[in-house]
Amino acid sequence: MTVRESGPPLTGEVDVVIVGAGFSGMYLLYRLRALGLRTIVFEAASDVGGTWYWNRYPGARCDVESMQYSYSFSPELQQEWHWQEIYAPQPEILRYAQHVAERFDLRRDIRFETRVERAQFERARCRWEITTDRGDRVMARYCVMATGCLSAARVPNFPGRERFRGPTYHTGHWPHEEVDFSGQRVGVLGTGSSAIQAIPVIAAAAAAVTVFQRTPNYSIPAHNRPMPAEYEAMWKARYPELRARAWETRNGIVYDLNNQSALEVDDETRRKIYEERWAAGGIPFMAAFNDLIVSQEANETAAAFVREKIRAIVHDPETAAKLTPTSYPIGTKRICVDSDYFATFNRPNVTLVDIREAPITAITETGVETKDAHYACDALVFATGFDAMTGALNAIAIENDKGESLREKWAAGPRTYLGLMAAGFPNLFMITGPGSPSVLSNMMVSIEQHVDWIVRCLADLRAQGAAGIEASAEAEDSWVAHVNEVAHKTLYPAANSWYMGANIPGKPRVFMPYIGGVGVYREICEKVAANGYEGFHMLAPVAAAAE
Ligand code: FAD
Ligand code: N01
Repeated sequence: MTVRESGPPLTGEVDVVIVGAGFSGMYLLYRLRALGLRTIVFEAASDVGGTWYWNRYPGARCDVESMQYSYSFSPELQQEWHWQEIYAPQPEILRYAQHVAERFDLRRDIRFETRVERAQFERARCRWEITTDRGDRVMARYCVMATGCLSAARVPNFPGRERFRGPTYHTGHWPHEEVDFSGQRVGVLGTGSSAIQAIPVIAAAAAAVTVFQRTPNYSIPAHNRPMPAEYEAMWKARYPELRARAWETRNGIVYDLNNQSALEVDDETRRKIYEERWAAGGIPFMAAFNDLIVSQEANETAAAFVREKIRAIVHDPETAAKLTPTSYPIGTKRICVDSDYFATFNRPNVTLVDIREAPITAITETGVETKDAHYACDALVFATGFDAMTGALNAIAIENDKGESLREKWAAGPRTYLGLMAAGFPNLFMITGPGSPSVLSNMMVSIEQHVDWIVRCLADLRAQGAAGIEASAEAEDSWVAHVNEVAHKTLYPAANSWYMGANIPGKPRVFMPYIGGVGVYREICEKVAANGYEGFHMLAPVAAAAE
């Protein structure tokens, strides 16, 4: 762990400030150094890793295969690093992030334990002034928000929350010390991806677990296993070709998409295909057919198959019925990937409470009270998710020279051009921002693509002698319209998901990521750059701008 040394706050000027030292900020720092730009990174945590620094809950792991959920920029790194499991657990991914930081000597330009509070643009000098909770005040030509899509953890405002006498945890803010649940009665609130990974592990240790579920989730078994040597060798031998293939896919993952409609095959064939996908496990289940996310009828065949599996796994029919999702199409909330999640409800020490039937009325000193009963708990685990995609950005007071804030601009939902920049906020970039494929993809692929695009853009601006770049309002309008139009051709808007902002009361209901696909999106970005940054304005050199 790296502790920020005490000393005077930073002042002065750099070329670029990066906010966040997860996989986005780390790679960007590496690339900007190579470009010769003076760069500083501010990071709230005490070390690198972002998501994998914060989410240390039991069972946390990746659901994109490790051979693919890794950087591709360094051939040596990808050859030398050995992933131990098909799906890497959190400690291994964090070790990987730390290895990358050491290998490329990144930490010397990162100020840890430092939260950026404000970023203000000064047009006359064409600079961002960035201020932190440690009193730093740094000027930078460019500011890049590498703040993460799932980094603003959120605990809903359950009445009486502060009264609970035992320890409480959020999956996204898990302590560094091991949490020992043995002999404890643990209440878990939420049944999203984090809960689905954590519950089986907590249940194996605790005396009793009570799971408070609002919406049941579709989950596919991971069938995680130690990395087979021949599989690793195959990937390493074919990395250049397979990485390039991932860039062209819909979601940045190389797997076999069956290019048939679920409705064009007979029942027996369809079942066989679903059985094979279920046996193989993981996200590729959703690629069993090519229309699962656009046709309700096709989608229903996959949903029905998973429901049947849940009923077959869970012994108690009443519990099985509660665990069975029916209110939204499969895949329109992030599909979950689990290790023994449904079977965990066969354990005698696990109880499922349906809080749609009997809502939580209060958290008490000793547990959770619903309309019907009081559940005594010694510890509470909030697996209640994040203020996704906009939460970390809106937590910073980002203001332009007219005194307008990004928060106000986004009051009715985020607006960006390509998910990279927002009109009215020059020289401010976002990595995997709303309006880009981001959370609908293997994030490593999307992170590298955004970083590479931004680095190329900064190099081009320097070559042209421009002081900066700004998205035009027209380009932003048409991109926002396109993002919406594509989303509404799919079933995604049918679910109350965090993609839609539906998990936060009062958050605008807008489908935030771009669903056009990683490959299509990459092509659009390439074309925009090749056409002289179509849809962007270049800023005049500073002396002229200051006049
Ligand atoms: P983050 O890793 O979120 O890093 C952002 C950093 O910015 C954080 O360290 C944060 O502390 C810092 N920060 C934010 N605001 C400030 C501020 N104001 N000042 C200073 N620092 C700030 N994606 C996949 O593709 N596959 C997966 O299997 C997968 N699994 C996931 C599992 C979990 C539990 C979660 C929560 C997410 C998962 N994701 C997965 C998404 C994951 O977030 C990305 O894959 C990736 O790690 C994001 O990297 P990042 O650097 O963009 O953001
Ligand atoms: O969060 P979530 P998460 N009262 O928002 C419930 C990635 N990830 O941390 O569905 C009662 O999905 C909420 O209920 P409902 C992945 O992208 C990946 O689990 O809103 N309940 C839900 O059950 C994922 O999608 C992995 O009705 C409330 C839960 O809390 C994203 O991170 C692992 C409530 C929140 O689920 C977020 O996942 C972990 C309230 N007021 C995370 N508010 C992998 O497997 C919320 N809930 C790779």
